[in-house]
Amino acid sequence: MIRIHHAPFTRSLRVILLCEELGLPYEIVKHDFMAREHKGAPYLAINPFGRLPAIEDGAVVMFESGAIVQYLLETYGKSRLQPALGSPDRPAFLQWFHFAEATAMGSVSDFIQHSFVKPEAERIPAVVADAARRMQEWLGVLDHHLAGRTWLVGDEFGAADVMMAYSVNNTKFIGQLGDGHPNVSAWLDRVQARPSWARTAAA
Ligand SMILES: N[C@@H](CCC(=O)N[C@@H](CS)C(=O)NCC(=O)O)C(=O)O
Repeated sequence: MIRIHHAPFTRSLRVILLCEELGLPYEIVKHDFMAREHKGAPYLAINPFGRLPAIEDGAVVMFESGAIVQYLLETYGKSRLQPALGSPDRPAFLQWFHFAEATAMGSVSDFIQHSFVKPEAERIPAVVADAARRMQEWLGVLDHHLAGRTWLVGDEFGAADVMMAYSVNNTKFIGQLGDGHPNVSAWLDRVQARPSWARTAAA
């Protein structure tokens, strides 16, 4: 059984959503984020960076949400939720899959850290303003990409949608999605209408 180290609202939601979509059995190990359980010795033995998520799958122990999603697809996906290697949709799939963490979350994290996570004395308003500008920039590109599309890549929901759903949901949570990106909002509504999302959000 796959054990998913999880705290509500964290990137572990990507891993849970993927398991739900693939119908994989999993067990949640819940960490109290506010009590900083993820910084205690037992969890540091699993992820020395003390960040969520991580998984244990038999002898496999790993962190990094995108890498975990990719590992689960490779190991249990049976070619579902991703275009085949060499297919014309593969490059766009890889692009949006990695954009979700490598680029999108940079601006989201900077905004959150400097708005309400860091102690007030350490918050830098210019970082918040720059993060908001970067977020608006990528939300605009994403909105253009989603015009006339149901899902990010091809005709079917896939793992790129799983990765980006977490990033985009965060922009909504921090009031940055707004009304200016109707295609992104409609796509997020479609993702969140899936039964897998309700089960993930309840985890
Ligand atoms: N790139 C990593 C980021 C992991 C990460 O920063 N997770 C956050 C929660 S969403 C965390 O655990 N933060 C705790 C900390 O910064 O100490 C991933 O995708 O898994």
